[in-house]
Amino acid sequence: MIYLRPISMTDPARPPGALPLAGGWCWFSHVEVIERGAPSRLLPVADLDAETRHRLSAPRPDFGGLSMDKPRVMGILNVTPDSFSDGGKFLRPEAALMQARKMAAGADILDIGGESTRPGAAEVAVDEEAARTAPVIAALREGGLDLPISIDTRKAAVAEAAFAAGATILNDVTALQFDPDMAAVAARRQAPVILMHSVATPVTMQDDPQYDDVLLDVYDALASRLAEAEAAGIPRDLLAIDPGIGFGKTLVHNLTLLARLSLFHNLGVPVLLGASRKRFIGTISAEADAAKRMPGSLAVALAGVAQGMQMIRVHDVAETRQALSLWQAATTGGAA
Ligand code: HH2
Repeated sequence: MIYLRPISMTDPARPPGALPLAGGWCWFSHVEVIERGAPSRLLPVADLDAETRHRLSAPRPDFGGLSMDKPRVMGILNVTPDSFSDGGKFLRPEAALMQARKMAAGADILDIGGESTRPGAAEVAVDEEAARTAPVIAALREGGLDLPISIDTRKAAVAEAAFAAGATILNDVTALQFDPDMAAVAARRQAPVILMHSVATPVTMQDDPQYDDVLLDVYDALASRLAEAEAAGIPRDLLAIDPGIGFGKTLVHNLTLLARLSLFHNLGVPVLLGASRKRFIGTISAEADAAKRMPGSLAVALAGVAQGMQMIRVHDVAETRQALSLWQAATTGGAA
């Protein structure tokens, strides 16, 4: 099997025949042809068949009501006592609401979670997780917030409660694998779903994760998660994927994925990148305090956007928004 990775460019001068990357703000004139156990090579897009050219270049369907022709910012709200960077800050409903309203000024999506999935985190009971998240979502809706809200959960009952309270997107870090009822909940609601790659559970996921080839293994796993979600009755145009930075991945695994993220466009759906304040940023920058990893997080977010990532999941919404608008202005010369 060969894997085709579009080489993502943002230069204002495009060679004739260059194609838009996923209908977005990047373009490509070559793909990297990757094969297990063989050196990779470059191929001009003129040598690709029509179906492949279309899959890599066609605009993606709207996701959760948002067009995917510009990078979208997902603001993180963890209503937990123990999340790795903001744990305990927003556990009180008033604090959660205040933070949500603050982020809503710059975010395209709010992602609300009631269970930490940081490495080593223990499972939270369904009732407790639903009681942390659903009332916050309901209060935001009652207050008139009309942004898409995603519920970050692995559990069907938590998702149900969140949808009933006004959430519109499911963000499942196990790609519908943790709870056998989850796919049916999403299918019944015809809800947009983010399928994130992870291995094992947070308790064990960082115990020596192994891959033959992390990029290709994660790609294959997401391809089969997409197929299974479709088979469960969730149409492909409701699906997005996420390589799951930090979930069962070492520093080298994370960096290998980040350097070649554009491969994931080959799956034909929007791609989300969540790297904000994660441990690898602290390792590389020697910053032990997760709350001080905003600058590194911005750099990784922009590197992802330069590879056409349609959604970026971040803690620091206003800062990311500023970085994105300046990145766009500086790469397009102000044209976009
Ligand atoms: N990362 C975390 C949680 N949910 N969802 C997606 N789609 N992608 C991610 O990368 C992702 C995610 C972990 O980060 P955080 O929510 O900040 O921490 P915690 O799990 O400790 O609450």
